Amino acid sequence: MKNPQAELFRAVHGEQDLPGDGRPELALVGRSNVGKSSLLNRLLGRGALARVSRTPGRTRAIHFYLVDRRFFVVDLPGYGYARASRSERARWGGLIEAYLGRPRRGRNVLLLVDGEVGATSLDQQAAAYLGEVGVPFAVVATKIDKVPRGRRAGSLAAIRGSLALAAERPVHAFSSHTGEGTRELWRYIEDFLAVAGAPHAEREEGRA
Ligand SMILES: Nc1nc2c(ncn2[C@@H]2O[C@H](COP(=O)(O)OP(=O)(O)OP(=O)(O)O)[C@@H](O)[C@H]2O)c(=O)[nH]1
Ligand SMILES: [Mg+2]
Repeated sequence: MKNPQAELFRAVHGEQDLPGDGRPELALVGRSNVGKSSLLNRLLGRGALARVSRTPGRTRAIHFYLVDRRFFVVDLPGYGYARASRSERARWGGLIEAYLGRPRRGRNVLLLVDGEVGATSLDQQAAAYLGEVGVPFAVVATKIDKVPRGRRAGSLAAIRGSLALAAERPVHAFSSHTGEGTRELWRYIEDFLAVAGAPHAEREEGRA
């Protein structure tokens, strides 16, 4: 999808504000600072749609971005932000679980793991949680530009191993800085949208 139209649809601070209009949702899950907002900006070709933080832990609400009026990309607050207070962490955790725990047909998750750092124990918990609630998800190894080419396959394999992923679970390498992996990620998203029954964007017709 080239140059999709995207806009911030809603910032959700509490469960009662979660939209539920039936459009498919692609949620970005991952550690604080892993590159969720940057991925969203790169994917949607918009430099500053979602705020990228110099200090981690800045995305404190669930942000719903509406893409081509067709589906939502959902930017979730990052977990594992050490400087957040316990009550703050509990509140975000509750909100994230309220969101992910809601039964939804058209939902898919990208679990972002830092490609250079590898999977942390919180990432392992997140993968296990997604498996338990049964949400379809793919793993994205972010900041892959920081990993020398010769080590990338090893880094992806290590992430696969430490998250105990099934062989068919996709793991995509991605860099918001260079754009590597953008095309593969869009392919994954389009496949999900086709299954979720999202109508094709009218604007897409007649384009290469
Ligand atoms: N080298 C490199 N740095 C990246 C990449 N993606 C993000 N970063 C940097 O990582 C930092 C965090 O990026 P964000 O996109 O704000 O991370 P986030 O996951 O949204 O963080 P929270 O909102 O705090 O949960 C920023 O300084 C980005 O510039 C990447 O692909 N390569
Ligand atoms: Mg963010």
